[in-house]
Amino acid sequence: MRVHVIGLGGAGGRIVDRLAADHGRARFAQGLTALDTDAAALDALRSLDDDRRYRFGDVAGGDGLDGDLHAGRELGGSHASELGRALDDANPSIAEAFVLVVGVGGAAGGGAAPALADELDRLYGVPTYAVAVLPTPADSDPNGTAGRSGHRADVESGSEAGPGSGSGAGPTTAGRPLAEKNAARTLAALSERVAAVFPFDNGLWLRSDETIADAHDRVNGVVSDRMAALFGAGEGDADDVTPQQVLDASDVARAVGNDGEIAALGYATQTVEPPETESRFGLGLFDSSEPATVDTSTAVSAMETVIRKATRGKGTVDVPDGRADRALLVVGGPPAWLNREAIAEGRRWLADETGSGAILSGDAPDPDGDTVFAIVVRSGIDEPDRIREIRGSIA
Ligand SMILES: Nc1nc2c(ncn2[C@@H]2O[C@H](COP(=O)(O)OP(=O)(O)OP(=O)(O)O)[C@@H](O)[C@H]2O)c(=O)[nH]1
Ligand SMILES: [Mg+2]
Repeated sequence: MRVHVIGLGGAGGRIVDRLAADHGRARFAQGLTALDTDAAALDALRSLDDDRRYRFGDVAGGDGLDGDLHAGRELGGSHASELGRALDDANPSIAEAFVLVVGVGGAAGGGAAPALADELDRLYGVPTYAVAVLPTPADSDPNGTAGRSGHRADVESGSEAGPGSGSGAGPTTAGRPLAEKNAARTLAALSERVAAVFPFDNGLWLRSDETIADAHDRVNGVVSDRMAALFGAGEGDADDVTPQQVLDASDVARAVGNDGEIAALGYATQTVEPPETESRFGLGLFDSSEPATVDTSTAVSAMETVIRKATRGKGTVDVPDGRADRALLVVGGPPAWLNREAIAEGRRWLADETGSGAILSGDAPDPDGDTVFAIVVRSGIDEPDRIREIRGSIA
């Protein structure tokens, strides 16, 4: 499906920048835009075209909002139509969905995202999804070394941004005392406005001694790859291979619903040997354009492995008991590996694993690929522990 991905605030901008670097030419990435109040943060992006970076909110003086969500909401509300117009050069009307990427512990991104979601809905009437990057408990730990000074802590603690460059260029080691409370408020506001929320729990992806400032490159690559796998699944670049089961925007919409529910994303890949083409068996009976084949049991076992890993491995957020009302399974890889029987078996296994009677599925053939992959989206899940903790911070 063709999506316009909008990164808001520091985290959102860096993740969209990573998408531009790794998947910018893929067909699903119909538009990529970064929006922030913070000029230094936008400047520090490396891959996104300059004209796809947009700074708003002059009253912030070109800086970030230091976690002041109230200020962020006000700016978002008063700039919603301006932010909507900032997409105009990228043909927003052909997007099948919008994806707002935002670190919900912050202020600029989290403040603007709900108002922009309303604006996009009003203008385009296609689903808007949110990728909500969750703060870690350490982000808002009052005893954390960096969080103590609170206001402007990021600058004082000497971030990558350097003196005088505002709150800046990269994620800082500074604490954000309000991160959890902001996250609770922004998650609530988003779920009232967007079709579905895909949380991404930073804490699951950091090693115990790491902060987001140390690991954002790696972690943002994880977020970006998962978004690309899901939204790119129905948009292969090869015109000569047709999926058995095309995945389109309405399949994703059916899987995740339209009520602002939480959806979890699992993803796994496995490298496979390029299949033998028939012609290698010699005798010149077939030329090399003859489709390659893979032994059924080999394909079944590769599919089984990636589907299990995508389902049971570390995902974007923990799913209590793995249970889901609805699930979407997408498998991809070289066509010879996308064995019908293997996919059907994978669906049955997933239905059993999630307890869901509603499994949607699709396949994403990639003739030049050397990996098979699986994506598993779960929706209608019980509340993940980390979301409950975050909500509890304002209860
Ligand atoms: N995965 C990831 N998370 C990040 C990154 N930067 C920040 N975060 C997380 O996102 C939260 C919000 O940070 P930002 O996105 O910088 O906040 P902002 O929207 O710019 O808001 P203000 O700076 O307060 O105006 C932080 O508390 C972190 O949890 C990043 O590059 N990658
Ligand atoms: Mg910022």
